[in-house]
Parts: sequence; C-alpha cells; structure tokens
Amino acid sequence: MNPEDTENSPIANPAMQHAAVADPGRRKLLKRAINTGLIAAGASTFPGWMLPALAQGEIEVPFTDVPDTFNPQPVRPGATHFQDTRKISSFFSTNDDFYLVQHYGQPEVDNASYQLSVTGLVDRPLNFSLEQLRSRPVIEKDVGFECGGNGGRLFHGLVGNATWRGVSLRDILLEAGIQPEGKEVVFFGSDIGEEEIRGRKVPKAFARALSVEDALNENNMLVFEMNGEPLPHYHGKPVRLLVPGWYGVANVKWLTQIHIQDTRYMGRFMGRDYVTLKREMVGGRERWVENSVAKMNLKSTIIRVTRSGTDHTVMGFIFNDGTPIRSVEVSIDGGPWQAATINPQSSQFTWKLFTFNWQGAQPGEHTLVSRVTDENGKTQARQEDLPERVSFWEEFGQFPRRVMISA
Ligand SMILES: Nc1nc2c(c(=O)[nH]1)N[C@H]1C(S)=C(S)[C@@H](COP(=O)(O)O)O[C@H]1N2
Ligand SMILES: [Mo]
Repeated sequence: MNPEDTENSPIANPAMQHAAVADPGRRKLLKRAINTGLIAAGASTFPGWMLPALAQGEIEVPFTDVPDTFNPQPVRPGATHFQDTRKISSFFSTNDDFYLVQHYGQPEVDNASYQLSVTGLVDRPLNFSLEQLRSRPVIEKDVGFECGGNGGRLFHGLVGNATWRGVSLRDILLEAGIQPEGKEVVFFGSDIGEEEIRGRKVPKAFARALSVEDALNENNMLVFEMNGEPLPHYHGKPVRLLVPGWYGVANVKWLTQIHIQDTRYMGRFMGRDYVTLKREMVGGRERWVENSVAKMNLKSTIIRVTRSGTDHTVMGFIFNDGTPIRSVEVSIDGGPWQAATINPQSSQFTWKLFTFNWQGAQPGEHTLVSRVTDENGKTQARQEDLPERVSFWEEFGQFPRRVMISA
C-alpha cells in the first residue's frame, strides 16, 4: 500500500472495507443533509439520567442522515471494526464490539514466550515475561478512546469504552532509570509491515513515541486485561500500552519493546499518517501546521434517539483529554441550547454518555446538534468555525444529525 494514499486506503478509511458510504454520490447527498441550516423551534430538558438501553415500549427513531448502505458488520479477522453508534446501549463496550483498527494485521503473540524489553538510554535495561508483569502491583482504570481517524462518515463508530487492568508505565520507567539525555520513549508492537520508503521496501514495526514527560504521566498503563478478561488477541494480546486521554493510535497493541532515545522518533504513524494539516495563525502569521495526532480534542456527538409514547430521548457521547466537563447542550432545529445530563458512571477518561429529554417533538424531520464545554470554558465549535483542515484526522466539530419523527 502506498502510505501517502491514506484517504483511499481501506485501513485509514474503514467505511470502504464494509462498502459503507462508499458511493461518492451518496456521500455528497449525506454531506448536504448534514450541512442543512437549522430552523427555529423549542424543547426543554429532563432532570436525571435515563439508562440508555431500550426500555419496554421504547423504540429507536430513525436517522435520515444515515444512508441505507451504512451497514456495520460484526468483527472479522484482520478487518477494521466500527460500532453502529445507533445501537450503543451500555456504558461499557463489549470486547467484541469495541472498535478495532490495526495497520499491519493482528499478530499472534504467545503468552509463554512473551518478553517486554526496556532498552536504550536507561541505567538498567529491563526484561519482563508476562508472569513478571502480572506480579507487579495491579491498577484498574475505566478508559475510553476513539481513533484519530474517527468521524462523521462512520457516524463516529471508531469508539469504545472499557475497564482495563495492568501495571504502571511510570513505575517501570523509573525502575529502569531514564538517563538525562533521554528525550523520547518509543513503543514498538510486534506487528511488522513492509513499507516502501524512498523506493526501498523495508520491514517496519508499528511504533509510536511519547516525550519522556508524557510517558511518565502516572495515568499511563501497560494493560493485560479488558473488561475482566485477558486482553483479547485483536486488542493487543497479551500486553498493550494505554495512554488515557489520547487518541487510539497512542495505545500500541502487541507491545514488545520500550526504547528510550535522545532524538525524535520518526516513522509512518508519527510523521506521515495520523498527521493533521491545518491552516492556523502562528505568532501573527498564517501558516499550514502539521501535527501528530495526540491528545483527544473536546468533542460530543449525538448517536441515538428513542421514543417512548410521545416522549423522546436524545443520547450522545463526549470525548476529551480528561479535562473536567462543565456542560453538554442540545439544540433542536436551531433553537436555544438546552442542558443535557451526563451519565454519572462517567469518569475522567471514559466516554461520557449524555441524554436529553426532548419534549413536544412534532412529527416531521428535525435537525439535532450537541456541543460540549469544558471547565476552562472551551466550547466545541461548529465544523465551519474550526481552522481549515486537510484530511479526516481529528474530526471534532459539532455534528448535526437529522431524524424523522413519525405522526
Ligand atoms: N501494534 C499496533 N498497535 C496499534 C495499532 C496498530 O496498527 N498496531 N493501531 C493503533 C490505532 S490507529 C488505534 S485507533 C488503536 C485501536 O485500538 P483497538 O483496536 O483496541 O480499538 O490501536 C492502536 N495501536
Ligand atoms: Mo487509529
């Protein structure tokens, strides 16, 4: 595969793997539907959190912005998997429905012979078997994340939320003793792909790097359990990195080596893919800025609308880097922003599911949109108010949805 050609690759554009939203004519139609202007109406909020599972007599209200070709498939070996966000009905994703992205296939790593090595600019190079890792003090955290390539074309389905168990990365790095010249910590997976770079085909392991400061963050874990089960093969068995608050690409699966070096790590997933290109002001001058996908941007999206009698419930999720959330609001047909309620199960690094009780919904088609504000007062912007951005990486603008309320 040509690594430059990411937008057209089935890996970077999982919709193509399932022939979902693959027809460009449809995609344009969809875009037009999504961009339709908002018209005025009103609604009010409902206090208290409603469980997202369908209650008795509750039915799903159809989205009119989802084309009938959009048809998420169950997990298949080697394939990208995305959730049908209209069906999200529990706070934790099951291990089978938590999304899957991998760029070099899904290597089988044997538990008995597994070794994790810590190498490079350290006082004490280390080696761990799986048993040795498991015998360290275990920590447990609820963490959700999305792929940096998630977006509206997949109705934001490259998402998941789980409970993880593992050990502290910080403790292991402190034990190894990073030398003062160490600048970057590189995490290598055991999956290796052939990359053509400057006309030469070379085998490259999937790898991502963190600055020493980011790597030492005490939230980071090396995990070996997901939702109470040994880490499943497709999610990186037996050990993966977990960097809470960062886009999925940081969470290296099938982790086998941690290397500390004094230069920046360059590689496809730091320097070519998962790189945004945005038009921004830099010290008073307009520049096209490239950034490696890192911490998750503040984002919310509506994923599901249900009806019970004449009552309607709008549900969505929020992701960010862990900064506390002040509010999430919903606007119907361009009307006022009204507060929605965040599921109290949510914690700092999980997704935050929210619900909004939509009263007095009239029959017909409606446009719904959500926006989230964090405790620093930063509010999710409309797509068109964000800096111009080339490629689909980091789609976090407001995402208007269309639904049809039947009479
Ligand atoms: N070794 C390895 N780790 C990897 C990847 C990969 O291709 N190889 N893909 C990354 C990307 S882009 C994402 S979004 C997440 C997805 O994790 P999941 O499949 O468990 O949801 O894994 C990350 N870790
Ligand atoms: Mo990703």
